[in-house]
Amino acid sequence: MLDKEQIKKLKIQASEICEKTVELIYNGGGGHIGGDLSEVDIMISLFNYMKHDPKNPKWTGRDYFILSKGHSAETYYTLLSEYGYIDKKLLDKYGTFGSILGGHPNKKVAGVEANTGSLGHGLGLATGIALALKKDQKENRVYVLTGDGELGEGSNWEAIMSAAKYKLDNLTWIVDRNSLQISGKTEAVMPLESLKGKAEAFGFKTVEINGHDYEQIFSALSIREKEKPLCIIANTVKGKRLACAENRPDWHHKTPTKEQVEQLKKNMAEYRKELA
Ligand SMILES: Cc1ncc(C[n+]2csc(CCOP(=O)(O)OP(=O)(O)O)c2C)c(N)n1
Repeated sequence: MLDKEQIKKLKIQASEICEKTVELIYNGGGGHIGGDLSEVDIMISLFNYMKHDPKNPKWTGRDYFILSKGHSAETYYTLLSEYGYIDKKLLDKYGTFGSILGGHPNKKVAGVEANTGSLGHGLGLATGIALALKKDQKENRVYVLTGDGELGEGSNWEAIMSAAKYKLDNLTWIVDRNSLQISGKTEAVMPLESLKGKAEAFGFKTVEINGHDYEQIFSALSIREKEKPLCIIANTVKGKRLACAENRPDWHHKTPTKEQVEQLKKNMAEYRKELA
């Protein structure tokens, strides 16, 4: 589905978004860096795949996206600014008093469909939007990205049951399955396995993929099964590309040092050179 050039472009874009996200967190004095970096490839794929128009964020033909793991807002802000939804200068104010770019996304930010950050609400919101679109016989799709630790919130499972009941085949739920949460491994805090088995049992067409592999992500996004919502379990690495943070629960929320930022920039520049 994707050719070599498209994959190369996505890889370059990911390395740049990763760099800019880490710089944003450094300049702003903190952020949920681990979950920001695990979602980069998924988010980039969505921004490339979904129907949307940065010049007209409320375009009625758009697909809807909800970042249910709202704490991972910095990657989202970086992408929104790269795509022209928000002025790049806004990023300089991230995390400062009075800025609309807070630690969690809100609807004052162009392109953001819902205020999120209190975990366990995005799936319910997405299910409601998908149901309304179905009733109006609209073709728009709804995408929602949850964390895996987030699935400990019971409200998710109510939404999941409803999505199946109402046969919401216009809904795609993606799980950023980095297997870590705030206090350690998901399987130690509140086991989810078999997550695929659970999602299937709850009535979702379910696939499990490598959440850093564009071919797998795009092919999963294109799956359509009549009258079934879609669940994509995207296995990822928390802190991806920032070597000191990869797979480290203590990097759930952290500010990198200047040296760590510089090292990342060097690594990403080398990576892009290798790709060229
Ligand atoms: C209702 C609620 N409880 C607690 C928190 C605090 N909190 C922020 S992130 C987080 C862990 C989320 O883990 P996961 O969903 O796996 O996200 P990721 O690892 O991708 O960052 C928690 C408990 C919150 N934001 N909302």
